[in-house]
Amino acid sequence: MRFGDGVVVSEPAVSTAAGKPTPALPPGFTFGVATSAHQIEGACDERGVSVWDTFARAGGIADGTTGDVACDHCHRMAEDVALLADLGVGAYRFSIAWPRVQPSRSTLNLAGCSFYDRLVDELLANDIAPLATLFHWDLPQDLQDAGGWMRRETAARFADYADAVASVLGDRVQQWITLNEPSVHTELGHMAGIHAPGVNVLPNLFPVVHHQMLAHGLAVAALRAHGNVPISIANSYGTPWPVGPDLTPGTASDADRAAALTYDAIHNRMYTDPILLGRYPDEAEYLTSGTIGDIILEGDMSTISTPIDALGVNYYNPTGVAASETEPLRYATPGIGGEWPRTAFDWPVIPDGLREMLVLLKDQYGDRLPPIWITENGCAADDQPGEDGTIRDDVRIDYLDQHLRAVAAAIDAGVDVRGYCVWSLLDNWEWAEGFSKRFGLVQVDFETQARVPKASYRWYRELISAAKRG
Ligand code: IFM
Repeated sequence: MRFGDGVVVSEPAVSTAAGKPTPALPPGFTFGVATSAHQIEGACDERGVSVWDTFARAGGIADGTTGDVACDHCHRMAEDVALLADLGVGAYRFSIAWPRVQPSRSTLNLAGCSFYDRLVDELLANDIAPLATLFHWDLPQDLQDAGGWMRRETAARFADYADAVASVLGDRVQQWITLNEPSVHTELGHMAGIHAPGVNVLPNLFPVVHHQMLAHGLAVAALRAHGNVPISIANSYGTPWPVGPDLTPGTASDADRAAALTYDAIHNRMYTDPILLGRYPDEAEYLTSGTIGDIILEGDMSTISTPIDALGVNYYNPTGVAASETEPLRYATPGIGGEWPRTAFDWPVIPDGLREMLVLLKDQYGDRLPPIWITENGCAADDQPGEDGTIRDDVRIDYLDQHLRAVAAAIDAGVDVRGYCVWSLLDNWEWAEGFSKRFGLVQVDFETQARVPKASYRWYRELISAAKRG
């Protein structure tokens, strides 16, 4: 098999999961992969400037790189869709770069729209369902300059953008995902300052939360005006694990257990309760110097809680939570100790945390919980080429295999999970880490842009094919 600039890959590759039975997922379950625009597209001079361009150019990235070229996907889209087709996925979750569609307030970039138009057609021609995320953190810089998510007007602008995208793609996209991980965008971008836009607005964080939620709700209405395409949001869910002095649940105190509930409210429920229950958790008051009632205007909660068709769950690992009297949010996240395998990000590999999180969501929301899609799950690994040139990423295969088993266990426990997207198709530009962390089923040589499918790609392809055979 040949992809990219002259790389020939021998098959099949050995994997530690080879020979294990396929995780028992129900007939009709969809296997997919996910990417995001800023992390793969490149072609930065063919779009407007986003907050991530500004943040990277100001030196905010560990390896000093930018997302200017990334995987050059905009110029290699057909090759990348060929990889998807060969993989056999039923769905591809990608994101649309807002500054590529609307480089400035009054303009619609027809070339940018045409790129997504061609991508969607290419996917459909290969029987791959296009799942389009509208916002994966790359806010147009002019909107940031006007106040970004601190400003209510940004939510209205997002609805305009959603309307523009739906007018081009609404007849073919098969699921809309309004926002990706608003919690992470809030916490890392507007509090820790390690993601774009790189600010700390504490103690007044609540406008950032609420205006993203309002943007979601306004976008649902804008998208529905173009037809009955299922709509969801992809939230980051960290299973709340109280941890004590040795960073394990075994030494957690009552205070640590209470802190874990606070974390669950602030990181998980803050972006789920308003949509599914029509109210914020009480802990929302921790995020404002005034009261949240000053920021929520009449009608906002009913806009935000317009029913959606699916809930996207992005899961990587549980979050260890300890009590803290000094942290602004009243809890600390010191990590999880113990003998867990670790990814190249040093994240503990705890597949059962995914089952636990899915069951927790079912317990919390009951009949209000729509069907779930795992919109992201994957691992960064230090992939090494074997002597025959194949990339033996057995660590990734084990990670994915075990997490798919956790999904199957959650379904057995009564949670309605419809699909699973591996993060990610390609090694890509991993935000503040630049090119140093590789999540792909396909290795990318960032010098030549050659794509080399890894052992995990072949393992996933075999799993999908076995599922199709029944
Ligand atoms: O790469 C990111 C993605 O953009 C959002 N979810 C987590 C991934 C891994 O860090």
